[in-house]
Amino acid sequence: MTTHRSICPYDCPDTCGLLVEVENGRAVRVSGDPDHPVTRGLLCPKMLHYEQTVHSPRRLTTPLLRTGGKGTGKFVPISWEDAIQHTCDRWKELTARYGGESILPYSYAGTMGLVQRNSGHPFFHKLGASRLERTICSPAKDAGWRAVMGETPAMDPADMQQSDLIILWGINAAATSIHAMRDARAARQRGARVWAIDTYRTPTCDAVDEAFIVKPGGDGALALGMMHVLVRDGLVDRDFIATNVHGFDEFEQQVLPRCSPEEMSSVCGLPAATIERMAREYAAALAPFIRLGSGLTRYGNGAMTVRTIVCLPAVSGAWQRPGGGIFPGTSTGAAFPLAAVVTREDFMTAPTRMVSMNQLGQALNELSDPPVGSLYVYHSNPASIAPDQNAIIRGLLRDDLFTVVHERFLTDTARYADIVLPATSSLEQPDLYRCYGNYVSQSCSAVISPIGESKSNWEVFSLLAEGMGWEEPFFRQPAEKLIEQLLDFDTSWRDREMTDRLRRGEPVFLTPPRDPQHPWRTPSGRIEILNTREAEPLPRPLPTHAEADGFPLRLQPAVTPYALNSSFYEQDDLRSRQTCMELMINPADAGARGLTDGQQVLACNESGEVAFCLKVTERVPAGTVVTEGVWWSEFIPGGRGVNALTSQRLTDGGRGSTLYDVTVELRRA
Ligand SMILES: Nc1nc2c(c(=O)[nH]1)N[C@H]1C(S)=C(S)[C@@H](COP(=O)(O)OP(=O)(O)OC[C@H]3O[C@@H](n4cnc5c(=O)[nH]c(N)nc54)[C@H](O)[C@@H]3O)O[C@H]1N2
Ligand SMILES: Nc1nc2c(c(=O)[nH]1)N[C@H]1C(S)=C(S)[C@@H](COP(=O)(O)OP(=O)(O)OC[C@H]3O[C@@H](n4cnc5c(=O)[nH]c(N)nc54)[C@H](O)[C@@H]3O)O[C@H]1N2
Ligand code: SF4
Ligand SMILES: [Mo]
Repeated sequence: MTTHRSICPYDCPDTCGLLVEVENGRAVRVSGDPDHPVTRGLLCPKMLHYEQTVHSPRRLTTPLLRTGGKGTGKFVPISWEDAIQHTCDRWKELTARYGGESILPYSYAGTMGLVQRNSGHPFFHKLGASRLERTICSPAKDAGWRAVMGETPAMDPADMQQSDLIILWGINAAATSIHAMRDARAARQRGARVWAIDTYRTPTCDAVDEAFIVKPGGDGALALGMMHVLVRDGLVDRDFIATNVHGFDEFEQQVLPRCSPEEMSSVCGLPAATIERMAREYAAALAPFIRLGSGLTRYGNGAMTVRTIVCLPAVSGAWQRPGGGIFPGTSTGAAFPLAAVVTREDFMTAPTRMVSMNQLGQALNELSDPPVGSLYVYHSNPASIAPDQNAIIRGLLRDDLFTVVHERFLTDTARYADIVLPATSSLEQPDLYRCYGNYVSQSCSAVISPIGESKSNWEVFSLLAEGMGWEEPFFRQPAEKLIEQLLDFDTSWRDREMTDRLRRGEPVFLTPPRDPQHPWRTPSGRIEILNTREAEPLPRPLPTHAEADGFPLRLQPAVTPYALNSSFYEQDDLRSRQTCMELMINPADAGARGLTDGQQVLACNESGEVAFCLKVTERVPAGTVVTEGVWWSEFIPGGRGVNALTSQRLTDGGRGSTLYDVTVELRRA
């Protein structure tokens, strides 16, 4: 038996270091790397048996050609040569007739490795295909942060240990960021207070000193109410503001007078007295630390919500003390020369059209000039995870759409493919990873051979380039060469010694460039509460989309600790820990509808109808219903998941998804 270092490839802020034990070519045990500075031996329940995903009997092992109707899941095995030739023949026909934009790539975050994740970009740029706007996750958070903080790099999340008040705001850290949760617990043991702010009582709420349950999309109003109190009661730091903040006077005069706790109470759902108390305790803390999640950004007002919350530490002066501030996640894009080495926009002869990944339903059904004639999906499962599932499935059923899906499993999306290609797992491919919850980076090699005939993303694009008859040596390089080139370039984020350690597969803390003399990287050099480059120059309360919708219950499509988006449903043990696709409801709302615990119900709105098993619980407040996880259709009655109820509407900034911004009504199944 041998033990190898590897890295968790999933879309999780922690990017854990793994130790993989290999016996006779099989991964037999996976554990957390005790020497990784963030992982420190701790893995989440999802990855404890990653070997069951890697060696799952459900893994796809050969290319497949559709024989039955679309969506029926009937395929026969074919060779890689035939699969590539068939695909390239169709693409040559389509590009000749309608142009490259008739082909649409769709990918997201099945693997976060820099090479495998992005390896379709150079291929589709050269093909002249439509470009995908990859904005399903949290671009509204970036937009809100940038409006106030510009390019200022995020603080070090480890600074949390120096804080005396930690606020987990819109983040279910116990499920989605277990190492941040461990850090918050450690700080709490040392005497820090910890709050959670969420729309229902998550496991994170159970692990903190106090949980505040707000109305969906109401956090901007809460932050404004708190800042009203800070100003009214003389709790702002006017010295800090005078030298570090731009536009406070306008904010104080034009916005805050209309944001009293009484006025904000009905918007955010907390009593005025609670808003007052939160403001006073926030101001009394020496170094309050806000860890900002993504849930609260997926609304029609998501960017404005973030922008408003980001003003809190500027107004209170929390930034001045170690541990004080707000941490939205790290942005490490500049640490490696991704554009020059991998994504290669220079391969495009002219900029092609952009299609939002949040509006795939519209793209497949309504786009013209040219219509989408072919969809190529890799490391994403849009038929499950993207909003407005019914519109997407309607599009995937089109007879004249040629769909190719490169996957590890026969997902909901793969079921609608004309051709399915088998994908390697992260243990079967090399890559270089960076992280969005801290500053660690690490590279790894393959630790086992590919399962069956599966191939990595990069290998498939090499074959497709050859199939298209392209001669460029670029597409013929092995993935290892690209990793080398990403490391060869020097950047200010790492020195030679760090790069050598990265080459050796060791986890390394990157160092974002900071200038203590000029901490705020904005055009004015100050924290910009007033930003006249924005359509809204000042933060103010904005409504969510759902407020104009006609159904009485706010739906929260939240996450489960036992899956990651639609990944991990292949592991029977993990799936069984979720029992069934539940819908949590407050006893008052259930009683008013004559519904009881355990009953089958249908949730409906203008987008669709979805069957759930009802869970009556005080964990959700009246007016809100919650479901956790993104189930595969084969495991749910009715075959439709929660995204049959979500909408293709976009956020106010960043063109993000508004998955949390919907309403429903319930009836008996
Ligand atoms: N176990 C597990 N881990 C995951 C994932 C998973 O599916 N499962 N997904 C991964 C991915 S892709 C991402 S982006 C991250 C996301 O991780 P987080 O940043 O934690 O984001 P979410 O889980 O989307 O939402 C966090 C919390 O916000 C709450 N919320 C929703 N609306 C509001 C609101 O208006 N106000 C407030 N205050 N709270 C609100 C939700 O109820 C939820 O508990 O997690 C990653 N990690
Ligand atoms: N209702 C609801 N919808 C959501 C969310 C939610 O919380 N609730 N979360 C949203 C968020 S934040 C995000 S980021 C998106 C995520 O959406 P996706 O990025 O589509 O995430 P997954 O559902 O994990 O699907 C990834 C797929 O990639 C495949 N895969 C893994 N590795 C590889 C590889 O190396 N190559 C190839 N070709 N395939 C591979 C996996 O088998 C899996 O089927 O979902 C969004 N949708
Ligand atoms: S999903 Fe996140 S917490 Fe779990 S092993 Fe991967 S990186 Fe670590
Ligand atoms: Mo995400």
